[in-house]
Amino acid sequence: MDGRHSATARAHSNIALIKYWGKRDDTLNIPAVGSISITLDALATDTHVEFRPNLGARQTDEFWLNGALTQSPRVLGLLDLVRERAGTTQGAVVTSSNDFLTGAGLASSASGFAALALAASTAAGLALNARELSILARRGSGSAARSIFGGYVEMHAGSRDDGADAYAEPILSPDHWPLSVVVAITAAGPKAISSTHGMAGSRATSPFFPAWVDTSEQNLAEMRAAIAGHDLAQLGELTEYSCLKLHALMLTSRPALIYWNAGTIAAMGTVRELRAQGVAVYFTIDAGPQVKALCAPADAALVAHALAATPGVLQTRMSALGRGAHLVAA
Ligand code: 2P0
Repeated sequence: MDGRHSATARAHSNIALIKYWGKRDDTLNIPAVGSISITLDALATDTHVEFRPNLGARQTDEFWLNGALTQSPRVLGLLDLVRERAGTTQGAVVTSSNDFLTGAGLASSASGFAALALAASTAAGLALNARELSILARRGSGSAARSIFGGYVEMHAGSRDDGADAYAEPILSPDHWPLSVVVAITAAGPKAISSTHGMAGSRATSPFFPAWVDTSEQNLAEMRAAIAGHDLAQLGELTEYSCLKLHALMLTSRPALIYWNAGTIAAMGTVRELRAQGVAVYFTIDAGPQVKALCAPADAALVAHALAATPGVLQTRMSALGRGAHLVAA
């Protein structure tokens, strides 16, 4: 690689309808279970990567996140993978910004590592296909493999030891079945326990972990059918089921992982109350206290209004389904 090379990529966050939690290989970051997600339009990361000639790797890498110089072994690890593949030792400057809360259960690592995988590989002169990008993004964060794609996406756990079959792929374009997500933010601070640590603990200690793995394929198959049939009631029921199953796994880990607060529970109540009134709306919650409500676009304003009026909800964000990772002009 000669001279100066740079690229800027944008990727959007995603939320899982059928959740990922637990790995079968920590080094290669291979998930123990597959997952199905939707990519969100409203939550984006922009990442610029510039490789610098005449500067050695690692000691001169810089990672700027939301304006602050940040230490991130994971970012350096991903840059190392790209350098190895491109046959370069150049250091890199990475400048990344999120347009939403970082590290608060809004999947900033998903959009972040998807954008980094595309920007860094492009800047290094590699032309990876979407599957290769998904595998590269996975090395940074499991959920990032899904954010390479837009709309409805499935991540495969695969069965190979080298992780070559652990990648995501799109299953339905957002244009074919628009959906809205209303995010109810119930706490602004960063989460106490990272997903990586939390899921390692669940695998090691929860008696439910084997059942979680054993029942995952069935849930994935049911969700694939719900998406193929554009069946919101079925998608919603399965989404809440997978969410609560995940949190049962978290609650039975030692130490227990309790990501909810009072606002989280109140927001779940609001969603169930709306449903009792005939509105097709369903919740999901990740490794944080925010509640994401899924509904038809025509109901999104009503859902946002009800969640905004819920005690403990600080603010709401509305999102449509979004596209996959793509390059943007610097
Ligand atoms: C998911 N989460 O499927 C699940 C549900 C959080 C709860 O994927 O260790 O940040 O980087 O692979 O991707 C969060 O896990 O974990 C996550 P690593 P990641 O969206």
